[in-house]
Amino acid sequence: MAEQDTKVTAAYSGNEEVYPPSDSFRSKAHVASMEEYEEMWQRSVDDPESFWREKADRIDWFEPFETVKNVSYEPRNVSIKWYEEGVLNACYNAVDRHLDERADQTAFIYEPNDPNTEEAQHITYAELHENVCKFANILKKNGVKKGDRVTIYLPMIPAAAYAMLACARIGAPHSVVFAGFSPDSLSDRILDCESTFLITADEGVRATKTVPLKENADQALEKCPDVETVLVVQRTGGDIDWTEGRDIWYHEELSTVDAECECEPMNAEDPLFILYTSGSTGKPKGVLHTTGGYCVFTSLTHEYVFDYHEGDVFWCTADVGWITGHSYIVYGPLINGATQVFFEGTPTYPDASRLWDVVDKHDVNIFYTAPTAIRALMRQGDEYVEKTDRSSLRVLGTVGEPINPEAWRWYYNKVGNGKCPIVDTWWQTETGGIMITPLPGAVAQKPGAASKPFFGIQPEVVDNAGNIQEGACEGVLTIADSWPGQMRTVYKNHERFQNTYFSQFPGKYFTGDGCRRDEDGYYWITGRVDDVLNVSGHRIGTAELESALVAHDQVAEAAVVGFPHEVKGQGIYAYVTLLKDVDPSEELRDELVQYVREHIGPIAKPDFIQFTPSLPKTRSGKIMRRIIRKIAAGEFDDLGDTSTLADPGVVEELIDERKGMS
Ligand code: 6R9
Repeated sequence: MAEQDTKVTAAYSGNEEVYPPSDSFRSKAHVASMEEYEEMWQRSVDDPESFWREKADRIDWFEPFETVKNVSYEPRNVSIKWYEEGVLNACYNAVDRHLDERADQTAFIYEPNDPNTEEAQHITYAELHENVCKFANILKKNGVKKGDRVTIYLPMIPAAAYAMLACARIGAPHSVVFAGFSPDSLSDRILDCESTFLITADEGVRATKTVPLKENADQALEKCPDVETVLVVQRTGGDIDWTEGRDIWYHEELSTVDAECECEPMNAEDPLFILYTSGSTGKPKGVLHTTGGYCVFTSLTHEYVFDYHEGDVFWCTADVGWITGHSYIVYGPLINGATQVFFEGTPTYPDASRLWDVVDKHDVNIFYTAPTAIRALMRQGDEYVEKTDRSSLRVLGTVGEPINPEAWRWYYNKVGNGKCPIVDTWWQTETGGIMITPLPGAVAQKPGAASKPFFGIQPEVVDNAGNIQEGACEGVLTIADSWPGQMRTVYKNHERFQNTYFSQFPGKYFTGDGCRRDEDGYYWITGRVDDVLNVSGHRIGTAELESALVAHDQVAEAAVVGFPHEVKGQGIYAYVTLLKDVDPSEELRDELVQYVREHIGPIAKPDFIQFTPSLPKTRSGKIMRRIIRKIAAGEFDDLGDTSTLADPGVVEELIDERKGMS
C-alpha cells in the first residue's frame, strides 16, 4: 500500500505536517467533517444538559433520571453529580443487555502470553455472562456485600474482567491494583480502601518470566490483618503457600455456585470503582468513579473517538490495572457490545512482530496502544512490521504520554501503511475517559498534537495566575466545566480532592498538565507541571520515589526528577545523599535500585542514581528542582538564576559528578 502524501492544506497555519482524513475513511465515519465536529461540539457546550440527556439514552436504565447535571466547582464545596435519580447497573449494561442479540458473538478473544504453547480463546457474551454471574455468586457466598471494597490483583487473564464485572454486578466497588506493583504498594492500597476481600492468582506470566502474585499478596497481607478472604485464580499451577481458613481456590468455588445472579440496582452516583494514582505529594490517591456518568462517557467516547462500528474487532493493549484498561477494555467497549482482543502478552515476545501477528491473527480493525511501545518497536527495525499484513487495521490510537513526531510517523506509515488515522488521546485516571483527541473522520491530524476537545469538554489554558489565555498560547491546561466521566472524590478524602484539583484555579478543574494551543486551536500537551513523572506512560510521583529511597537506612536525603528517555519518554533520575559515615559504592547503588523496585514495583526502578554530598537548595531549604532537572538532562549551560541558592557551589559539584557518570 502506498504511503499517503503528507499534505499541508491551506486551512491550516504554519509549516506543520497535517494529515487530513481520507475521503474513503470519511465516507463511513460517524463524524465526517470538521464542520460537523465543530457544530456538534458547539451544541454540546452551549447546552450541555440537552446534549448529555440525549447521550444518556445509549445505556439501559432501570429507573430514569430527572436531573442531568448538578455540579459545584466552588473550591471549598465541590460536588459533582450526573443523572442523580437514575438507577442502573454497569454490569447489566456491559453484559446482560446484549444477550438477546449477541449471545453467540465473541466478547473477548483472550490471546495468552505464549502463542506457541497456548491457544487463543473466544469468549462469547453468553459465556461472559455465565462466568460473571458465577464469579458474583462466589463473592456473595463468601460474604461480599453491596458497598464492600474488593481488591483485585490479577494478571491479564479473563478472570480479571470477570472479577471487575462481578463486583459491578453486586455493587461492590473494585480497586484493581496493577500486577506489576510490589507487596508494599498492594498493602497500602488495601489498607486505604479498607478491603477485606482480595482476588489474586498463583502466578502471572510475562514473556519468559513468572510473577509471584500469591507470594506478593501473602507478603502484603502481613500488614493487612482485616483481609478475611483471598480468592486465588490458578494461572500456572506453580507452588504457592496456603493459609487455611483464609485462602480459597476460584476453580473449586466455581463448582459450588449457580450461573444466575441478579444485577444489583445502583444509583447513578453509587461508586463503581476506586483506582489509585500517583499525585505530586504523599501516597497515591484513591480516584473514585461512580456508575451512571462513567458508563455514558466511556461508551460514547469509545464509539466516536475510535469510530467504532458494529462488527469491528477492537484491541486496546493496556492492562486492566490502569484506567485505560478499565475504560477501554472493560466498560466502554463492552457497553457498546464490541468484540475485543484481551492480550496477556508483551510487545516483544516471542519477537517484535507479536503485536502485528496478533492484529493479523484476529483481524483487528482498531488498535490502541502507548507511545512507549511504539518507540520500543521502532528501535527493533522495520522488518518486524513489514513481514506482517495488517490490512485489517482502520484506526490507530495512542494514550498515556505525548508522542514524538518521529514515532507518530513510523506508526502512521509503517504500521498503518499511511491509510489509518491516528487518534492521539489525552485523558487521565481522573477524567474517566478521553477528553482531547482528533475525531478520526473529522479532524486532520498533526503529529504530536492531542488536537481538539471531545464533545462537552471545554479546555481553558491559563497562566500561573489563572488568567485565561486567548488564541495561540501556552500555559496550564484546565477544564472549565464538568463532564459525566469525571472522578467524584478522592476516596475518604474529599479535602484532598478539592485541594488537588479545584483550588489552584477556582471554578476550573486543574489537570496538572501544561499545554500549548496553536493558531488552529489544536492542543499540544507539553507534560506535567507538577512533581509527577510519566515513565512509559505510567504516572509515578517523585514524592513516592523519594520516600522509598529515604526509607533505606543508609540514605539521608533524596531528590528525584525525570529526564528525557528515548523509549520510556521520561526516565527516573535520583540524587541521593548518604548518611555521614557511609561511602558511595556501585554495590550500594545497585542495592538502592533494587530497594525502590521492591518497595514500589519494577516500573519505578531508577535509571540513574547520582550520589551527592548535598543538593542545591534555596535559603528556605527548598530543593531547586528546576536546576537538578537540567543537570539530570545534561543541560549544563542554561541553568537560569542560581542566585537564590544557599550554596551556589553545590551546582558546580553536581555538574562535575554528572559529567563523570556518562
Ligand atoms: C489515560 C492515562 C495521565 C497523564 C496526563 C498526561 C499524560 C495521557 C496523553 C498524555 C500527552 C497524551 N497523558 N495521555 N500526555 N498526550 N495523549 O494515561 O491516565 O495514567 O492517569 O495518566 O498522562 O500527563 O496527565 P493516567
